[in-house]
Amino acid sequence: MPYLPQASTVSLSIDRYFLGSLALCLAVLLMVTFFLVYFSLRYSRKRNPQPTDIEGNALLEAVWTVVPLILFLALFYFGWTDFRTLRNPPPDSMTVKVTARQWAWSFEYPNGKRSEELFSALGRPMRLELNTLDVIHGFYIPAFRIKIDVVPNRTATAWFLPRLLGDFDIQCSVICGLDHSAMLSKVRVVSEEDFRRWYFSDEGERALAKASGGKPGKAGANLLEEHGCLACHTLDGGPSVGPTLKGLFGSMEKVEGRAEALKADEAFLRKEILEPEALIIEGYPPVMPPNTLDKEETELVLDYLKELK
Ligand code: HEC
Ligand SMILES: [Cu+2]
Repeated sequence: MPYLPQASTVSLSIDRYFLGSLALCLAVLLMVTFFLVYFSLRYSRKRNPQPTDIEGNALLEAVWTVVPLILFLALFYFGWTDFRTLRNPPPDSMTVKVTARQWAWSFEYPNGKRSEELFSALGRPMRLELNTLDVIHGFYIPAFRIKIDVVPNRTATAWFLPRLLGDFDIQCSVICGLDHSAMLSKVRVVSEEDFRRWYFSDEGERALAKASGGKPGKAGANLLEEHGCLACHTLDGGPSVGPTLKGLFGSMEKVEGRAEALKADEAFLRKEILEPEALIIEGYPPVMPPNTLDKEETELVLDYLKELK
């Protein structure tokens, strides 16, 4: 991770706060350790054979009450002002809906465009509305110093204003199951012009479909990408959490609890997608999440799977 104190508008003040409190802790540690050692030597039996009874000292007590009080109030003040900034997105922010699921992030823009990576225009504030479809996840952009828990049945919000062009990691900060560590994405900060081009065209979607091995413009492949299926399934025969979807249609599948193999026809695939818990393919963990495709989308995905030889 490169050290980028200027990647977002809040990263510098968060780093200052962090380093400030770290320095404070270090100073206290050194002071306590010094007195610990000093008093052990100074008042050891050898140097101080007759135990001394040391009475109170009003000045000392006032100092060690007032100085920490001032330090804590200062910490509170800076913490509070940073927190207020983090809680209050600028009114001209673009709102993007973020969906977390095991184990992928997806993003939906105001015009309905969806993506697996967060595209963002340099110098433009972006507000995030975050939800999860399953367990608790943590949305974390280390370079932007933005981190927020995404809890089921609640909408979390966050915002950022990128100040550097480039790609920055998005991670999940909460252990959320088997492939938690692979729950990665990127913020792609591009110029405003590039962002507009991406936002108002379907180029982005075609690039995604191509990356996932589908035919450009193929709705089914895009849906698999958008609904996070590709976090667990490959389209090229490669291994993953779940079986590859390549060449699946028409093959014979061993299902847990059934003696003979079942043919993966349309009805079989439909059932697997709509009720993943009803059919468990042998040799795989029963981790496929509940369906998020609507009726029409399910048909498009089935059409696509039938052609994916
Ligand atoms: C969290 C990982 C995960 C995600 C996300 C996921 N699946 Fe699965 N899927 C699995 C696993 C594991 C299996 C095998 C075990 C089982 O049958 O439940 C499977 C099985 C399947 C099968 C049957 C495969 C076969 O060999 O017969 C199909 C079809 C399928 N998934 C489609 C989808 C679609 C479509 C989506 C997106 C809407 C999706 N999956 C999302 C993990 C996942
Ligand atoms: Cu997660």
